[in-house]
Amino acid sequence: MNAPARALHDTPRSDWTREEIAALFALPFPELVFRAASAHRAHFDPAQVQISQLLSIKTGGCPEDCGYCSQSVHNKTGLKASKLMEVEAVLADARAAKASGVSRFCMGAAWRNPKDKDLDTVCAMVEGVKALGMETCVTLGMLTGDQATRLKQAGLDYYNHNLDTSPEYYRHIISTRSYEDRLDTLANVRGAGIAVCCGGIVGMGESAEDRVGLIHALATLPVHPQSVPINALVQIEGTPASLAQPLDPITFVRMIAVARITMPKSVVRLTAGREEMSDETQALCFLAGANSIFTGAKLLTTPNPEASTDQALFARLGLTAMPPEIQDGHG
Ligand code: SAM
Ligand code: DTB
Ligand code: SF4
Repeated sequence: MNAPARALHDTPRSDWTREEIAALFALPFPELVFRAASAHRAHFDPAQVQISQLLSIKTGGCPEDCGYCSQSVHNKTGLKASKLMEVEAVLADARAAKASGVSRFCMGAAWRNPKDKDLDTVCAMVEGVKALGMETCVTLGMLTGDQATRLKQAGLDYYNHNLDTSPEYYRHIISTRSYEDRLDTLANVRGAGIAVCCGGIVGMGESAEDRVGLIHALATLPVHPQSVPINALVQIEGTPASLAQPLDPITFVRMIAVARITMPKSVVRLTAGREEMSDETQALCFLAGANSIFTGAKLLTTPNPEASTDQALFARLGLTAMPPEIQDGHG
């Protein structure tokens, strides 16, 4: 067996220590990026990037107090709340996404957890999007095991639920739920056989040790998340997290590289914050192993680069869309 073929059959390590992860962050930048790029090539074609599109199906009015979020009722951000969208309106958006070459459609709701009646509607959305021939992803807050099973039966492929930061820093960012609550939902999602999309945010005033702690929490889950979104904080006026000093882009690239090395078979998504990022920083992220983005001019409530801007960037970098059948390196 050649090296890449052998690597495909290896189970990635889940026994990373914080010391090992801190040592990766401390590597000279060229060495870190080289190691990340090597890990990337062992499992993926580095010229291919998975492309997802987001839609906020229920915006604002969220009872949780996440210190970074425009949608929390605890933050005075001026965002107008709206009710859960109609199924047909969601499917119209999904059809347009499909026509523009998107392979995964992600639907986000500003809930602490879904009510069973609302879950019926979300299941109908999942069934409809699936019927269009796209992969499906939702992010709805905390889930019970039964709710996860219902989503799986509706055809859900991925559930996004982020750990956001280190266990120690979490209570400085969110007080209305615990890290354990997050881990419980992730276990319910895994238990239902749904692929896990789980990552976090950097640039919220966390320490270097907190960034180590976030990667450690992700890379020591019982199974690595199949998708790992790394968000650069989008600073939103009226949120406590927006008062933090903006993060050095090189630190952001290091975060991507360490995620790639520690979770080599996962798709690592260069997620929020691209609107403020230079082409060069994004290119470094792709070099360091990022292989997924959100396309379209809006994330949930904040701007994202226009599709035409991303097309120009992909052309400059020689990147192409990853076909759906190889969208995780788990072999
Ligand atoms: N309410 C659900 C939840 O919290 O799980 C789903 C939606 S929530 C907006 C999804 C994720 O978006 C959060 O976990 C967070 O990581 C990310 N996010 C929210 N606001 C952000 C911001 N201003 N900058 C970067 N990422 C953000
Ligand atoms: C994730 O990790 N990032 C996405 C998605 N999962 C749901 C959301 C980013 C939101 C950025 C802020 C906003 O648009 O409100
Ligand atoms: Fe609500 Fe999710 Fe925003 Fe937190 S991140 S306030 S749970 S929508």
